[in-house]
Amino acid sequence: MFRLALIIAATCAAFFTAPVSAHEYKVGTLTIGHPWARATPKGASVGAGYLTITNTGKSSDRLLSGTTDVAQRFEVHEMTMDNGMMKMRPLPNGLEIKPGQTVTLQPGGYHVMFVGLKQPLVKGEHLNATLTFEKAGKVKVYFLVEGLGAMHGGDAKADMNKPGMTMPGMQMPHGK
Ligand SMILES: [Cu+2]
Repeated sequence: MFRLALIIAATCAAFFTAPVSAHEYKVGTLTIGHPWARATPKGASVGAGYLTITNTGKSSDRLLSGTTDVAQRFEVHEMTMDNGMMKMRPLPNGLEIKPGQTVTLQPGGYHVMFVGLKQPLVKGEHLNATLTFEKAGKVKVYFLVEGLGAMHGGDAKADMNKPGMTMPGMQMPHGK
């Protein structure tokens, strides 16, 4: 039991340490934190990307769209509940980032969608993209590709399929 606790503590410590792979970008009054994507299985036609956007300015901005080398289209999506089913749909007016706000795109919530993948997204690789904001304009970023079922960015080296990683409750410490 004591040994198990030690293993869990060590695992959690790894998550709380600032990841070496964290990267961020600034454009206008926006800071874009650690864009990452999930690896895709062979033959998948879509992939999803996640990031944080912080607005330190005095007026709202919007993530409208973008482009990427690896897919035909780049869409900004939200998740909604529909008859108890989680569904996603493109945001027709983009994603608003209010002054002083940080919007987190993450699994189960807002995300960007790479539609019409030209190649699988492979863990550990980067994909180049350009984000388009209503006011701040365009910014080039790269998305770091994490594991297939990764729930958050910053630990491409951690294997989410390890038995220890799927224990009930293990997700909890990672929330805000
Ligand atoms: Cu989507």
